[in-house]
Amino acid sequence: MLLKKNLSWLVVGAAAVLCGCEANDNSKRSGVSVAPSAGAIDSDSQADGSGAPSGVVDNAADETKPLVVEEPKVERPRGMVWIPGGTSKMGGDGNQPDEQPIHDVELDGFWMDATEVTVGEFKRFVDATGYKTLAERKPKREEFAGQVSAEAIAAIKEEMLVPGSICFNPKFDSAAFPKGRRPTPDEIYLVWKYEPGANWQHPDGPSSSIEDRLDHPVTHVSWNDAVEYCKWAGRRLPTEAEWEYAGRGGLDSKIYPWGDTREPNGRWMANIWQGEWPFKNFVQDGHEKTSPVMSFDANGFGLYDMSGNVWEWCHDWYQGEYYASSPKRNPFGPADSFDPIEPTIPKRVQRGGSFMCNANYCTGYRVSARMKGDPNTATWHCGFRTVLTPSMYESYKAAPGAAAGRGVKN
Ligand SMILES: [Ca+2]
Ligand SMILES: [Ca+2]
Repeated sequence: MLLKKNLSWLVVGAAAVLCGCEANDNSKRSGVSVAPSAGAIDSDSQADGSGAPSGVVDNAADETKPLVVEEPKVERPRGMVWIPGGTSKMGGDGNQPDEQPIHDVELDGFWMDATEVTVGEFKRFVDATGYKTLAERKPKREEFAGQVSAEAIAAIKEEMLVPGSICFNPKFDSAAFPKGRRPTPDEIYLVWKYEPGANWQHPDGPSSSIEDRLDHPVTHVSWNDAVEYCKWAGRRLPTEAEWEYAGRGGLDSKIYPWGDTREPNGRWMANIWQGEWPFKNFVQDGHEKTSPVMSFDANGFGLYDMSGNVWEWCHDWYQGEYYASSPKRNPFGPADSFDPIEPTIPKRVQRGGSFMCNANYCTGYRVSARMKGDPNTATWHCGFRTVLTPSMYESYKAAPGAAAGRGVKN
């Protein structure tokens, strides 16, 4: 989804309140510059300044070396499956320009979480560290400095500066939302709302809880929150290429992780949205919102929910044209971000689609589908999973959260 960071969302909301304007009036966003903090840029990268995530070596120097295919003979990290290295087509041949050109990638093998990181796993991280996510922190006026004008900062009403996150707005103005054509980015904002008190412990807002959702994917985590979890667990976010390669489950050039038919024999294979989004969800797959991980079959690599349930943050910055210049061996994304739809907002890649994805709008559940989000935005339909390369294994064993990960059979 095309969502701005929480802070600029508040500015837009504040402007709407003050002016009596619709929050999707683009003119109210003029002057909003949202350059990420230095921490947001580098917190997931190696210390060598290459921009490569941990465990990804310089791909140009590595091209002559044989790929790592076999799983090292070590104790397998809890909750993870081995993704054997190999060569695969990346991208799609549909009508999405950012999935083209289809190109070959060569990836060394790695371990990947069999499931999205669950609420229960994230709770162990928080219990051990006391970490507070973006959505749980009160936005401070000074955090807007350099991102919006001083006038806009002064215009933010104090009551807007409350912790919260972005949820679906079931009471959106359906008459204002287009039918029969793709909505504009501004129209998309009609169906979302900044919900005070929403966070990973209260996914639908302050009155909701995680009591019966410990085996659901964690949500309302920003990219930076996900990276902090990874550090604790001794792992990292997957690169976009690792994610797509793993998502294909060993199949070649298929639309979905299981093949080319979305509902083989009429069976729903993933937790997505049935019906015309955002008006009506027929819930034919049995899940209106998130589902317990492993509710649907694993793909050929033993990975669950690589299509649907929640979007998953990846390491890479998003650039729509990156595939035209992507290196072949272990690509890890461009040096910076550019989203032509919202060019002033740096975005990180999200993959796999969510329970909100549908046939009439985003089809994000296709394995080649690319999405992007501001690293300082949290939403109710985006989470993450982690990876680990053999070169990270020793540091992983020493990490405080190394035992994190559900006990899946693998
Ligand atoms: Ca569903
Ligand atoms: Ca997913």
